[in-house]
Amino acid sequence: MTVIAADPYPFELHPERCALLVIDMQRDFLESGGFGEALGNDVSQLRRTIEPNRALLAAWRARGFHIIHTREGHRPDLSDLPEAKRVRGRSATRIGDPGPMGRILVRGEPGHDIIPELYPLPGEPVIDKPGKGAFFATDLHALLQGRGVTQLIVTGVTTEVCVNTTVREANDRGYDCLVPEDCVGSYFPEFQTMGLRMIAAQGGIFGWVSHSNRIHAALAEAR
Ligand code: TIU
Repeated sequence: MTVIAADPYPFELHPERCALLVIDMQRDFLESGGFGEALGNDVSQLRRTIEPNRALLAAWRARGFHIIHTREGHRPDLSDLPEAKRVRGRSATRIGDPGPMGRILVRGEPGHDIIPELYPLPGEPVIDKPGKGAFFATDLHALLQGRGVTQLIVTGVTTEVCVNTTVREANDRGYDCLVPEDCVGSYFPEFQTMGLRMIAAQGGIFGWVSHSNRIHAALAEAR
């Protein structure tokens, strides 16, 4: 066990039962021409998260700890896309429509895949999820239980949507969650701030907030 400085109080890391869960670092959210831009967002806001995620993945890989990636997206026939999600935003370009990186948020299309900088290694599970939360309609919980995981370090995009939803789902299922602020990103600076404050407020109502520097420091001390 090693301790990571965090808000609202230190996080006791048990590395052998802590998975790094990287949420939706997909081209559709981080590159132009995808879903994020179709919703009217400036995708460059998210790109500062790439380097800290790369470094954290490298640290986790070097030590052989659990790593899991997720991708938000749908079957090519869109049979798992509820109308209530498809029509959101009243956007001219919607999920399933063609775009510069293929059909938007559709599995198997270039835009749906994880950005090359953070591409999963063979053996690292990739969870394809139809919703915002990574536990909804996926086998993530079973997979984590099978590996004896009780703690999650949750990174990725976006802070107030898929990261926040996943942290809430995870805490309800019994996982302790730590969110490193530099490894999560929002298209909206104010939602980045508030999305993190919502997690750590009220004594850490859903989890802990920290910084990847503090995680690297704790790992270095543990050696
Ligand atoms: N739009 C937005 O902020 N996010 C999403 O639609 N999905 C994720 O957060 N991955």
